[in-house]
Amino acid sequence: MLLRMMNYQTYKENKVKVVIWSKNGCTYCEKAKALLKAKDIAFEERNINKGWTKEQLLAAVPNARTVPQIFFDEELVGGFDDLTKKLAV
Ligand SMILES: N[C@@H](CCC(=O)N[C@@H](CS)C(=O)NCC(=O)O)C(=O)O
Repeated sequence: MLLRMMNYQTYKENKVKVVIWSKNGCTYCEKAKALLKAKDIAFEERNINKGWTKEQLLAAVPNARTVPQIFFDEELVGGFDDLTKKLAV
């Protein structure tokens, strides 16, 4: 529990680089971004319809079948459901 709280604080202080791969019209991407914003965690969005490509997403996450795909530094957290679990305190 203490460790989880310390990690959460670290995300908030933006010592962790959070990247969210997304696409247009993706409800779960919007939910994930809203959750990060609600928790004051800064993130970089990589939208495969805007500035980024599906090929780049698949280079980062070869098995990706859905978006969002969310990274905390080099760690692939997963999708929105996984993000919810990771941020649960
Ligand atoms: N359980 C996943 C659900 C993600 C999901 O279903 N994403 C939709 C878009 S919002 C998707 O990528 N569907 C497949 C597709 O559009 O090709 C999560 O929590 O991230």
